Parts: sequence; structure tokens; C-alpha cells
Amino acid sequence: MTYIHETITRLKSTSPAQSEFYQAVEEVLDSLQPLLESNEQYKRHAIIERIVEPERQIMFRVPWMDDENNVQVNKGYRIEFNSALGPYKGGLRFHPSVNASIVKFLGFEQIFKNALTGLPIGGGKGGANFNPKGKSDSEIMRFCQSFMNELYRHIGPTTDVPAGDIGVGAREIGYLFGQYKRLTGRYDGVLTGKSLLWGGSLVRKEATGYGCVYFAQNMLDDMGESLEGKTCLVSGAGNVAIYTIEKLQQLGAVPITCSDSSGTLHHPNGIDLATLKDLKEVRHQRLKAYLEVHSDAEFIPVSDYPEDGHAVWRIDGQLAFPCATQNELTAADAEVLAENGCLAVVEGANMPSTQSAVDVILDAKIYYGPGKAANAGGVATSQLEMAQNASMQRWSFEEVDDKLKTIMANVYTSVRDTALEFDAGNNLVLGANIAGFRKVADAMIEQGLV
Ligand code: NDP
Ligand code: 2IT
Repeated sequence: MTYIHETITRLKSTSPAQSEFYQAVEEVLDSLQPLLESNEQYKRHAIIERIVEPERQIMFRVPWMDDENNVQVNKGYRIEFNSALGPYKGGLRFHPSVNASIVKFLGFEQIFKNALTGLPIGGGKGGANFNPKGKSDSEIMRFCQSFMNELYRHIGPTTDVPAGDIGVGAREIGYLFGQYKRLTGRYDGVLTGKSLLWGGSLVRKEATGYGCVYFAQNMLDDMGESLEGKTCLVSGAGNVAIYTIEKLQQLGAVPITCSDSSGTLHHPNGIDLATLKDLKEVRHQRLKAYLEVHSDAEFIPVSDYPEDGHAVWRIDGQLAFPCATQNELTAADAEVLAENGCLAVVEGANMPSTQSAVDVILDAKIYYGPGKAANAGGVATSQLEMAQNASMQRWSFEEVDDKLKTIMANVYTSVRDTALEFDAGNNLVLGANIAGFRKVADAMIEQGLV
């Protein structure tokens, strides 16, 4: 108990104003108590003190010219958090809310997530407080080029391999890769999530959403349940949400919602994925435009959301998949999910549930798949992309998808078995944190004081 308090107090004074980062650290440390009590070597090697401190933090200026020839300046970040298990690996987020706290919470989570995949990848994260909304294609290109003008000197196929996250998809990865190649003259597998035309892996685009549903499938199996016919609440309408919806439908479930920053779409007959993809992947429109095709759907604008939460979780559903952003599911939302008899919450996003929401979910005996386990399929498939690049091979869709299924089944089993090992029932938060931490901490001990 006291070391959690001491660690957070120290972080608050040495890394001020990073509330999301403290939230992520507190959750992990809270879970680790039984492990630390029974294994004194982690204390002797000061693993906690070291693991909460990034190995390296890079912050840089990103100047670029907009279409009106005005100079714009953004803040760029790359947090190289932990390389005990392999090269730093983790996405880049372009969103106006990005700051040191957000990038550090994401980088910290990434360490344990990557460890859970069982693949040789360390943890990192980056991004910029750049708002891609409303920007022209040439503005996006100029921003990505300027961002890479600084980032290129810090990354490499065996040192640090970024990918996408919120606001960074195939288009941005293309512009970033082009500039990296121009600056270095190297055709390296230095980014993942690349286009299938030039080094990308099949299934990477779908992997986070598909992986999240495979994780849910494993959980439900253990409960003697299945996805067949279950009504599902999904938040978000980006990469993770779309491919979560796709896989849910393929496996017989009925996703009835999605959301973006303008509001929530509720289609009781089931989301029409072709319309959603056309809106979001092709025409880049707000969700409300879905009603032009489906007048029987309902759109709830953000202005009508309850004060203490998010409209999407107030709709009746059997399974919940938060796939948008951090802290999008509150304690009040969790209470409504419990009242409505929700069976499981499986997180496609990173830290989408607030700490008090997690407490409500666990108390209500809703089966809970935390993001660092349930959304690990994206980064795992990134590592499969790295493996294909390094060996100059190209695997088929089925081959990558089969590996993804196996990885997600293994993530689930190791998280579940670790919870059981520590008498924590089906508390997968504890299972995920201990299983991930143990691998990283043991590697750190073997590698000495670095
Ligand atoms: P996208 O940019 O493709 O989509 C994000 C979606 O979430 C959009 O619908 C967006 O709405 C919505 N959203 C984002 N921020 C907010 C906000 N502050 N308030 C309300 N809505 C918001 O990102 P991804 O789908 O890739 O990422 C979604 C989540 O999944 C993130 O937490 C990310 O870290 C996590 N994740 C992503 C992985 C990946 O491989 N891409 C892997 C593992 C986790 P709008 O467009 O209106 O802003
Ligand atoms: O949060 C995440 O795991 C990602 N955004 C994917 C990271 C990656 O390197 O594929």
C-alpha cells in the first residue's frame, strides 16, 4: 500500500500534471501487491522505481505551413518507455488532446500489453497535439513530413518501430514512411500498419478489432456462453470500432451502436457496416449522415448525453466494447450496464473505463477484459508485420489471422491463469498486470541495472 502512495507522490512531484499517467500507474501497482509481497527480488532490484520512469522521452517542435501559407507549430512526442523485451513498439496518436500525460499513460500500458503478446517487443508511444479534422490532404502530408524530419533520427527497425493510433491510419503511415525513406535512403520495416502495396501485412488493419472479439470469444467460452445472437454496444467509429463490429457480425453477434466525437448512433436492427465504412473510411463524414440511409436509426448528439457519462452505455445491450478513447466509460455508465444485465465489458480502446468504473464492473461480477489484454491483437500483428519485413516474406490472410487467433487465445489464457494463481477469481485486471509485469521485470533483472 505505502509503496503505491510513495510512487504516486514521487511522480506527482517529479512529473507534475500527468493525471492519466498516474491513473495507469496506480492501476498496475494496485494489482501487483500480491506479487510484490511474495517476491522480494522486485523490491531489491528497484523495479517499480525504474519501470515507471521512461528510458527516454523525446519532445520536439513540429513546424508546418497550412494551405493559407500560415506557419503552424505543434508539439511532437516519442516516449521510449521500456526495451527489456525488444525494440520500443507502439503507435503514434494525432489528436488535439495529446500531451505528455496522455503519451506516457499510453506508453506505460504498452509495456505490459506487448509483454502479454509473448512477442519480443518493448513499449513506446508517440504523437502530436495536431488536429487532423478539417485538414486538407496536403496539410496532412506536410505535417507528417515535418514530424518525421525530427523523428527519423530516433527510430529504426531494431530500435523503435512506431505505428498508428487515433488520427494516424494508412494515409499518415504512408507520408511518414515516404519521408523516412527520403531522409535515410533506407527501405526499412521502421513503421507498421503500412499499405499492402509496399510492405504492409494482411490483417494488420483489422487486427485490433478482430483480436478484441477473439478475446471476447475466449472469455465467453469460459462462461459457457457464446457471441451468437448477443446484442453488442460498441463505442467509436474508427479503425478499432469498425473491425470489432465486422468480426462481431461474422461471428453471429448483433452490434447496435457506434459513436464519434459528435454523438452516438443507435440502430436497433444492427449496424449496417457497409454504410458505416463508406461514411468513415471513404467519405470521412460525421455519424449523423448514417440516418440519410437508415431512417429507422437514432442519433444522440453529445449535447444530449447524461452529465455523468456517455449515451452509448445507457442503451440496453448484453456485451460492451469501448473502442474510442480513454475514460469514456464512467462509474455511472457501469452501473447502468450492470442494471441492464450486461455480461461482459471488453476494451478495444486504451484505458476507456475510469478507475471507479472498473470497480463497479468488478463488483457487479461483469466479466471484464482490460484493454492491455483485449486490444493486444493490433500490436501483435504489427510484430508479425515486422517479422515478414525482416525475412522479406509475405504471409497469406489466413496465416496471419490464424496466428492472431492463437496469440489472443494465449493472452486470454495467461491472464486468466495468472488471476487464478493469485486467488483473484476472474479478475483479469490483476491477471493482466501481473502476467505482463512479471515478464518485463524478470528480463530487467537479468539485464542488470540499466
Ligand atoms: P481512430 O482515429 O481510427 O478512431 C477513433 C474513434 O474514436 C473515432 O470515432 C473518434 O471520433 C473517437 N474519439 C477519439 N477521441 C475521442 C474523444 N476524445 N471523444 C469522443 N470520441 C473520440 O482510432 P483507433 O480506432 O485506432 O483507436 C481507438 C482506440 O483504440 C484508442 O484508444 C487507441 O489507443 C486504441 N487502440 C488502437 C489500436 C490500433 O491498432 N489502431 C491498437 C490498440 C488500441 P472522431 O473521429 O469524431 O474524433
Ligand atoms: O495501442 C496500441 O497497441 C496501438 N496503437 C498499436 C501499436 C502498434 O505498434 O501496432
